[in-house]
Amino acid sequence: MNQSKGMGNILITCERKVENMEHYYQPEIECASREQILAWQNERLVKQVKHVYDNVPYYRKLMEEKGLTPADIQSVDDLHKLPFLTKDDLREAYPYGLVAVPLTDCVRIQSTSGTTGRRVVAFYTQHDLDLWEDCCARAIVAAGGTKDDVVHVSYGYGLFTGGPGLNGGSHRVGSLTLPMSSGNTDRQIQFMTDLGSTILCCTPSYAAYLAESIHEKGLQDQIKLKAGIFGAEAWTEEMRRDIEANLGIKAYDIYGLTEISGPGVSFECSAQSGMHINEDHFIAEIIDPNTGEVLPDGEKGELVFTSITKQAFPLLRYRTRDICVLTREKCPCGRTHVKMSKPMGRSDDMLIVKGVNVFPSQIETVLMNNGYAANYQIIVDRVNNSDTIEVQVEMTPEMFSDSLKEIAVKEKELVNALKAMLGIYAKVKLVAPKSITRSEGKAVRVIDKRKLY
Ligand code: DLL
Repeated sequence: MNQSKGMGNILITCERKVENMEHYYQPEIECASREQILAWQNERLVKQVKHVYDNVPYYRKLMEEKGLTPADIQSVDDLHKLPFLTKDDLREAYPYGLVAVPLTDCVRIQSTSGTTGRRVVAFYTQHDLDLWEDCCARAIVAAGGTKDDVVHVSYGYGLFTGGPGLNGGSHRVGSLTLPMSSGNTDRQIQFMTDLGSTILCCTPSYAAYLAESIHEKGLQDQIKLKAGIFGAEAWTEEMRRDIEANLGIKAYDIYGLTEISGPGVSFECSAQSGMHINEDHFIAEIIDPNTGEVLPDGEKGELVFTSITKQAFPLLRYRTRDICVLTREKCPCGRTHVKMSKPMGRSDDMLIVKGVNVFPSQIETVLMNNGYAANYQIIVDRVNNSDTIEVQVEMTPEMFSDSLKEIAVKEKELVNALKAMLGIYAKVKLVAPKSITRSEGKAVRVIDKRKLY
């Protein structure tokens, strides 16, 4: 196992003696003392700012506009002086404007799904791929993965980072890797049973769909899964409980974004209470999304990342739009890296309905607490100059009824529960089981028709 890549000659210390059952891919990094982590960050930040200033004219101009030179950044304490980067910068600099090394040194491109506007393309040197795969390997080992596991990767392969990231991480751990990619659910289940997959990596919505299909086929007893590593989209604790119960596994969250490398920017440990950010590679800040002011730990705001080890596409103070909270309380797993909460939504995904902020995750929580599965869609519209919101949700087969009266009672119950959570009226329409299209990748939960006018 590779345990000290890229550490230079910096002294590595372990804060806790590792005597528990927790396993680590790079224990001396994952459990390093706070002083050690800060020392890595200070040294790497200073180098990275110089690298970007010298090699990325687009970013040098942004710094110059603020009257900054690399000499102004001596440590993490100076980070707040640097300008933010946003997705608009990435679009403006597309495709090569933020690449910091000669293209001949780049070996890979990955890209976002880019539903609106230009896609984001990210570049990697071999060094960048190595570090990214280390991050994914940390996530797999934290979920209990070893070289004895069969890691079933059902994230999409190709431009999307999910498949390649977890695939690389699984190789590093030495697990037997099944590069399934997404789709063809029957084949997924066949391989899972025939080859004895033990760790499933896919979006949580696809995990829920796979669980549903496995139960329909009556194959629960032939599934050997013990853990799942699910991310790339928002999912609630209620959905975690459902997936864990239906697949008989422990479900771990994993977070990341193409701009910063892909999956593995942060990952969950056995405590399942937030994701450790790989702080030896990424410095995290939380800011007020409206003012840009840096907020203290524990306050909710927009997550901002500075990548301090990437060579090809190093983004400084990149605004993710993801809303979450950072905590530095001691984690029982022994890891010392800061934890981020599950993203509570994206500042640009937040719906404003009748002037009220609504996050789709709030709706999911209500549905699941009332016995529904996560098969739903939220339709927002504007009728006679007034916003409307409708939640279409599938009845489970057990609650399915053709009595209109019974359905109306259930709908009313949900309307009341949603009103209590959101503070506004949302129409509820119960639909037949299996009538909402299942997702094989990131689920599309919200249709905002107001954007079409
Ligand atoms: O979704 C990378 C990824 C692949 C992460 C596989 C985890 C597993 P993008 O397509 O660039 O990259 O989308 C990034 O997805 O800014 C979040 O809004 C959202 N996201 C990613 N992971 C989570 C998660 C990949 N665990 C965007 N929970 C991010 C909630 C997530 N949202």
